[in-house]
Amino acid sequence: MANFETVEVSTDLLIVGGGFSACGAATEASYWAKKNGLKVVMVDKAALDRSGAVAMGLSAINQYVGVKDGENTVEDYIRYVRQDLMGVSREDLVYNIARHVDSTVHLFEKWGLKIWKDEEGKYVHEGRWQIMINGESYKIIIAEAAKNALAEAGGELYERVFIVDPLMDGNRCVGAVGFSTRENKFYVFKAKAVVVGMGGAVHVFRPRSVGEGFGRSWYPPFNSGSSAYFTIRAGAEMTCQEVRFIPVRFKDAYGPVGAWFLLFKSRAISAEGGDYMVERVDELQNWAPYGLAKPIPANLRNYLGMLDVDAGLGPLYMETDEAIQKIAHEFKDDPKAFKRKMKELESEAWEDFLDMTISQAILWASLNVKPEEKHSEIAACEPYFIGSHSGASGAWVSGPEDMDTPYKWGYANMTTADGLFAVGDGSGASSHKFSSGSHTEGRIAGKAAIKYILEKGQEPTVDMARVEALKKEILTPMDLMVENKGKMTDPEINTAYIMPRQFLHRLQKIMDEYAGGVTAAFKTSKALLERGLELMSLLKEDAGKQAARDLHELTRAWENTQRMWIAESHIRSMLFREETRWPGYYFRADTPKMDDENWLCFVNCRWDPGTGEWEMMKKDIWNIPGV
Ligand code: SFD
Ligand code: AMP
Repeated sequence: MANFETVEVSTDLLIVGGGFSACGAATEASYWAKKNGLKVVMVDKAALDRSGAVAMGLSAINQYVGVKDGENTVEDYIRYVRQDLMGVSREDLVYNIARHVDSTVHLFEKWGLKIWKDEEGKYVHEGRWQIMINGESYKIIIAEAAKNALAEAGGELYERVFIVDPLMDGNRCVGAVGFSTRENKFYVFKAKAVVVGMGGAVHVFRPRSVGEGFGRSWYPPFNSGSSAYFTIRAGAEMTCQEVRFIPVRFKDAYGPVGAWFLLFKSRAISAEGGDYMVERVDELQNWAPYGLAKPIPANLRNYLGMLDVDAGLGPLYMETDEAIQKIAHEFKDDPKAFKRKMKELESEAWEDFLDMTISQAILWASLNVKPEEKHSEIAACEPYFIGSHSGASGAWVSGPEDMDTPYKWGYANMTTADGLFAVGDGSGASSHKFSSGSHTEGRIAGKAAIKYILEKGQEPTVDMARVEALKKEILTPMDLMVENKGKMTDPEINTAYIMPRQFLHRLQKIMDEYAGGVTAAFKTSKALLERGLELMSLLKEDAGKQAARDLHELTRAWENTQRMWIAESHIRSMLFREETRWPGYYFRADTPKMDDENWLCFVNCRWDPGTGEWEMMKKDIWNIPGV
């Protein structure tokens, strides 16, 4: 076996991941841990300052309810999420986040985040729930607060440690194992409770950007489904694993559209100039009641554009020039003011990208795009797993303790495995949390996990033979390389192993062609999914044959395995749900209609660590009375 030193770390609370939700958990848990003399350890695969989805920054905070200004109520937000997810949401979880999210945003501002204000000192809204920020350094600010809180409570932060598997004692989670991405070290974390906040998943499907653009995606390339893999392998129940997210973005560099649609009130059109949101309005009848209420769910907005593309009316364009001219038109009688307004709008347009998707600004520059003069191409991205945005996949977690919800078996945000909590993209059916809501959910879970430790915490019993077996399995890719590389002339072509990159291409091809990726125009069917599962079972046989030359490739290999598991749960869930509920995310061609009678429910699944079998189940949807 490769010679890796084993490092053991003992703690009360372990937080795996270092993004928005994990930083929320660390900030809040540290406060309660300090009061109670407990230790908190946080582990991130990258450097906290720039890890996760917000690495490059963001240009808006997408969840701000604005209760103090009387703008909206928490109930309004519950209705918004229900509507956007075609009726499928855990309203107790949405409620819990929505009632606390404003205070999180106020904390962000206190910590130094610049939120745009109007002349009256009120937040500038992009849309009803979205507020504009100068967010290039958003992640640094949130990470600094988490680091400070940890340090004040005597906690520890481990950066550049890639978490692979949970450590279990029966149904109780007692820690995690992983390896350093910089040194030959294998880490064993022992804990009384674990919070999982390792984000969602990208590159499960073949991306649009291939060849020289490979790796480019809307979702950050560093998130590989570690949260889902961790909770699935712990034997925890998962929900909404069929609900992927497909954003529409500026094509090829994945620049955001929210500011264009909401702030600039831009239209999207086909190559022939038709506005698909207007011309295809009749289609929305088929998806009532959701298709007929406002705002039209994100998947249906996607779907109307996709119908244009299917009809050969592509490319689609964002009418940036028209939108900018329309806003500036107000100043048409004053040439100086008009010029000033045009400059201001132009700089806001560029800043929107520079704050969060720098490559889109570079692409615009290289394509000679002047947004005030010329429209820009948009397209539906490849599918992603991001339960905190407009997707919903993730672990099935317990509801708030002070609420009379039918989904309650433990502490807030605890999965069905004892002592294992999930947050952000790691927890399911509570979409539209975004950055602020994910942080809020982390705070909720961090506090609940400390309460769990105080009331039920036990010294972790860790089976060291199991740890040794995991170490051997996790380091296998390095051993395979050393043992076999001399057998062939090309180190990348070998009958004894495959390279992580080759494995990734196989996974992506299966998902793309059989599970409704870009090539299949987001369509699939029972027959395709069943064939996809067959191919997946063969792929699974080869997962343990990935080889690694170094720590970089070892990370890539385990990222792939994690992706493969989320992929399997996705195919199984789409196969189980015999209807089409989210056209625009995926379309089951053999069951093309929404079927409320049989499928207005959650689809949950669980992998049994004892038998290795998957169980699929329906769970009822509970609407908060009166909302
Ligand atoms: O609008 C391991 N999001 C937006 N939210 C907003 O509020 N405003 C916006 O403007 C947003 N836009 C946006 C957004 C997301 C993305 C991808 C883009 C644009 C391009 C959503 C939020 O970013 C999102 O909701 C939160 O970040 C979710 O938080 P969380 O904690 O669930 O995920 P994370 O922040 O990505 O962090 C993941 C962490 O896990 C680490 N990690 N650590 C150890 N071991 C492993 N194996 C690990 N695997 C991953 C990561 O390093 C990271 O620290 S808009 O354009 O849509
Ligand atoms: P996006 O850039 O698409 O992630 O959008 C940012 C925010 O605006 C999210 O909260 C979206 O749900 C919302 N949004 C984007 N486009 C629209 C639209 N056309 N109508 C309503 N909400 C939108």
